[in-house]
Amino acid sequence: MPRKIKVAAAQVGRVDTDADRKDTLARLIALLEQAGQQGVNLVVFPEIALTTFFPRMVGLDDDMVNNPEKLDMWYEKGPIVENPNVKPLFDKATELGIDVHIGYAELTEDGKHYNTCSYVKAGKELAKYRKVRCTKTHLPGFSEPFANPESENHLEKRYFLPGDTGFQAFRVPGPATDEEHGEPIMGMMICNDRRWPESWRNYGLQGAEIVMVGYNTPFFQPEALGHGPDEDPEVRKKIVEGHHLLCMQAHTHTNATFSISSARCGYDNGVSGMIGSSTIIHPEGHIIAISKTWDDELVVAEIDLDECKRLQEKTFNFGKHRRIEHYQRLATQTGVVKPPRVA
Ligand code: CDT
Repeated sequence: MPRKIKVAAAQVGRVDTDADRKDTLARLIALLEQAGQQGVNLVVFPEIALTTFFPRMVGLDDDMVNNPEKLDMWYEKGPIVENPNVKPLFDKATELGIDVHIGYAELTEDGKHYNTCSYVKAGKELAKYRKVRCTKTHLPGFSEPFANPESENHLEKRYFLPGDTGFQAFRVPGPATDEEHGEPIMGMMICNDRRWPESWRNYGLQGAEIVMVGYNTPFFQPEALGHGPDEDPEVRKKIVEGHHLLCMQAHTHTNATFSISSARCGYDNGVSGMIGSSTIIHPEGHIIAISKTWDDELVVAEIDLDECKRLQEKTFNFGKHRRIEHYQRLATQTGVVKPPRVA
């Protein structure tokens, strides 16, 4: 029996440092209303969707980078579903009967800062994920700004603690629930996580049927990423978009799940170019729908979760085909250890 659900990536374009939060929220609500008109059940908003992508250095003044009081304006405090900065979005979603995945900077009651996303249904938070890739080794970005103020950096290590939630899949009551499968199984990750097979396999091993990913991905960062400063930005843009699609398509397929990826994109403050290419991807690995702009845009598709089944039962039947006796290195070794040289 088909298990159909209509999903959308709500891509969000340029948001400047001085953007009025109410205006930004109104843009998100407009996307939600479009989704309502198209009968969408689930909308996925990007990573840090409510403000500019403040961890970037370019376009932020020194005070913003170094003054903790000024910095806290970017974070959401208290339970997200009651937070006045975002509650009107959840209220509208409840009115339209739409579930929402949204990324934001979180400040906990005990003063911890995380890069977080939540899954909210009818005003209730069903699940929360805090980005783990802000660790001292794998982090996207750095803790200290580069000396060159023109050099684009992402200071996630400075602004967020490594997440403490891990990759916990969860069930979502609603469409596509049936006797045989129960409620759909979903998982969340944030941006850089999508480049790591480990994040995906965590969800694959829990039988995830939809993986949601919000992202802010800059395409031209010679100093941060070590590519040539003289490289043609147009070429680099294609390479970085290619990495995004490669990672999304390959990992979606090898974990026999659908995925939805949603970009915060465009040139914040006119300087910080971040890619679009928000996608909805099939378990077979092909792109079902993709954004065409680097602006606010809703990418919609109806998907049938039953289409995960063939791969889950055959090619990627983990219980049958995984050989964990050969995978010990994956969980016991962090960095590269090369084999001894022959001579
Ligand atoms: N937001 C995020 O995780 N961005 C990273 C790039 C950071 S560049 C140092 C990404 O993987 O897209």
